[in-house]
Amino acid sequence: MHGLYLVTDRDLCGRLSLEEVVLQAAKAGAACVQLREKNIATRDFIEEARRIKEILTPYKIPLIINDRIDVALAVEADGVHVGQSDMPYSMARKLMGPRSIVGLSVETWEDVEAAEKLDADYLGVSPIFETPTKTDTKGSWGLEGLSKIRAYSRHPLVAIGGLNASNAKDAVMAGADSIAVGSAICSAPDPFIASVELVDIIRSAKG
Ligand code: TZP
Ligand code: MG
Repeated sequence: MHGLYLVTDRDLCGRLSLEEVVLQAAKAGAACVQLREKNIATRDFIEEARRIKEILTPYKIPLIINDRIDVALAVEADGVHVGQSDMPYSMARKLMGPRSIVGLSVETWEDVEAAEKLDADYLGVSPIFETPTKTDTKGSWGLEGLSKIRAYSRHPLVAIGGLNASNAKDAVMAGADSIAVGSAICSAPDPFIASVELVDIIRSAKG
């Protein structure tokens, strides 16, 4: 996992549809999109996932479904992302198969140590900074926590939480392979411009 990783949040999309925001991020060079839905019916989630998959396929951008392995399998998404309260990683991997992308959130140092034994495709380092987008967190890692995980872990790291154009470079310098953002794209006045800016920052920070 590398580059810009969009995590969708329909409530933050404002005047644009979620589909339009995803399309703009895809055109701007996002490397991955995670569809995250907490409050919609399963049928609606599946229909939306199919629409988003259709948008992403021409750009060869992987679609990751947050939490819902059933939805991911139903729409043949590229992968799933699971947190520490979701289906256990090993079960998700078994259901999704060896070729799917399976990402795992780490919220505590114990999570990081336990993840070392798992063949996760990436760790979501969650959250880097406090964020109104997700408030049921166990504190925040900060850039120092991210560096510590980088020094320890063998996995690609996706940094998430409170990241935007003002701190994305710092997160890359601290060891993030990928920068995941919600509000910095979904609630931007122009999600295309916001995405281009983030793609450029991440690319130049990686050198
Ligand atoms: N997991 C940890 S923080 C977060 C998620 C889904 C929300 C990220 O949103 P934002 O708006 O980029 O802080
Ligand atoms: Mg989850």
